[in-house]
Amino acid sequence: MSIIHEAAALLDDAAREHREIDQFPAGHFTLAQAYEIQRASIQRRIERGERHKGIKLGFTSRAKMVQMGVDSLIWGLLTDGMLEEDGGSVDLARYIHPRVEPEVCFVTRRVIDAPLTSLEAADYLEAVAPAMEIIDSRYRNFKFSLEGVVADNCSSAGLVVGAWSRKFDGLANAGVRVQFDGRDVLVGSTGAILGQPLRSVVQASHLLHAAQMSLPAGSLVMAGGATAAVALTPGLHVQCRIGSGHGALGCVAFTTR
Ligand code: OOG
Ligand code: MG
Repeated sequence: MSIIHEAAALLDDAAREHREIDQFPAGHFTLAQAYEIQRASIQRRIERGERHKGIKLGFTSRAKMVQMGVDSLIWGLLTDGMLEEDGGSVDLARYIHPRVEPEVCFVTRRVIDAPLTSLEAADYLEAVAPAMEIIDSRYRNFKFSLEGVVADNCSSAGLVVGAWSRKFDGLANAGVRVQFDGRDVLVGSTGAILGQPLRSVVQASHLLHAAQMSLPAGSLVMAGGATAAVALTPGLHVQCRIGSGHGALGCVAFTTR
C-alpha cells in the first residue's frame, strides 16, 4: 500500500474506533501528500455511504493558531456523518478527546468554481448560521504538526449548525459567547475570523481553485473557530450565541452525554 492509503486507513480507523494514534514521524509526508491523505480518508467514508457536505477552514483566527502552535490556514472536508442536531444530545463516546469551538457556517447558493473577491462572496451564499465545531484530533494528546493535522482532515469530527438567516451585514464584528451550563467559557468576536468571516469564503474559493476542485451549490462552509477550543465532558448544556439585538445570528446549542 502507498504511504497515502496507509496513513488514510490508519486515521480513518482511529476515527471510527475512537482511539488515538501516535503522530507520524516528522517528514513522513509532505503538505501536498497530507491533503492527498485527507482526500483518501474522506473517500473511505464516502464508500461507507456518507455524503460530501462541504468544507471547513482551520486556523483562520490568531486564537486558534496560538492554542495549537500552527500558523497556516488549512482546510478539510465535511460529510453528513459529522452533523449533530441543534438542540440535540451529543454522545461523547463517539469521540476521543472532543473540544468545542464557536464558528460561523455558510451555505452556498451557487457552485464555487473560481477564485472570488470579498465583494463577490455574499452573492454565492444562500444563508449564514451560528455554529459550533466539535474537533477531535486522532493524535495522542491532541498534538500535531501542520502536515499531521491536514492529513487528519483538520481534526474534523462533528458540527452543530443553528438557524439559517441572511444576516450577512452584522458579521464583521459580532460578539461570540460559548456557555457551559450558563457559565461563560469562551468569549470573542466574529472579527477574529480573518477580520470578517466572509473572508473565509474568499479563502475557500482560492484553496478550491488551487486544488482544481469546485464546491456544489448547497454546500456548507465552516469559517473557522473565532476563539480557542475548550474540552467537552459529559453532562453539559453547551450554548453558543453570536451577535445581539436585531442583527444577531442567534443561538445554537446541544447537551453532552
Ligand atoms: C485543527 C482544526 C482547526 C479551526 O476552526 O481553526 C479548526 C485543530 O485545532 O485541531 O478547526
Ligand atoms: Mg474549527
